[in-house]
Amino acid sequence: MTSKVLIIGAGGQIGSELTYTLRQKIGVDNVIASDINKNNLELVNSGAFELIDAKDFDAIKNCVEKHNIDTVYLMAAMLSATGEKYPEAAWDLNMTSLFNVLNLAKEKIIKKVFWPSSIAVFGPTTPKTNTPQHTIMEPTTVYGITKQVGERWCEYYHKNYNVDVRSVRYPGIISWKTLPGGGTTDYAIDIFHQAIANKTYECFINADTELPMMFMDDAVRATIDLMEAKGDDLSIRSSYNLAGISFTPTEIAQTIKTHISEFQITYKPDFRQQIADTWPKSINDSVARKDWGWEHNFDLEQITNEMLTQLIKTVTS
Ligand code: AKB
Repeated sequence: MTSKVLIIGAGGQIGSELTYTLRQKIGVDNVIASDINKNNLELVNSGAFELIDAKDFDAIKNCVEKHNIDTVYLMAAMLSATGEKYPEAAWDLNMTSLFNVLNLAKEKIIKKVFWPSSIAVFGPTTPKTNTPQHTIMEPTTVYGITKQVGERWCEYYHKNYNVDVRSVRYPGIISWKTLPGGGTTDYAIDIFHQAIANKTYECFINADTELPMMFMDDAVRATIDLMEAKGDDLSIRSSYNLAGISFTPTEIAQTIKTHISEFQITYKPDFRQQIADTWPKSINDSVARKDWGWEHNFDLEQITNEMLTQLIKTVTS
């Protein structure tokens, strides 16, 4: 029987692309998109859509029952930079929404849950290079704290209530369809928009700050592959390390320059620099590779090529 899926936070950067890909894969009618607003018109007009506040347990439960949903992807979250401005709201949204979905699975109203964690679970005391799956985790942002605590709860619900919850620690995700909002790694998307529009970019992260990143196509494929993996093969029920590539603002600017020779980057680090300074430079994802065959495809040159080609198309169409 085909699975029926609900995506909460489907209007966002990752949620929207996950919705489009899953609809292609299992059919438009089998993927219900939901968000707290109808701002993403392309998404709202592309299939079934429900207005849902991820903090509202009854709203999620009613939607699950109405559409016979068995699998929920919880993509709603307040990210690192916005979370530092609204710490209590970030805690409330990120934790309440997770408990809502985990409790639906505990009550056997749904069968499977995907919940995204992040490289933000790591902190200044974590080994910075080739960061292992199991290591010191002392996050300093509210977002990172919610993700770390969330990972503990996922593992707890799996162990104690047999909840089939799966998760990856996303690095910064680079994409062109839907803008991200409120993250520290957002610079790696802004830079493409500004390179095309103005041929200059004032970067809020220092020239030599290296961070783990990944192209959206890889991130969506990782998410779906993990959800399709055999449960018995999964040794991690907190969240898997997931790696793509790592680069600095200088390196991405140089790659853009090979396409737009006039492009210039300047630097004006703000509070997001302090967040970036606590995160790893590169991630060891050998456990994901071993357990469910994860492998990334896109390198920096391919990402740059794809971003510029697609964004130029959207500007000129
Ligand atoms: C952020 O920058 O907050 C996110 C993340 C790495 O989870 N993109």
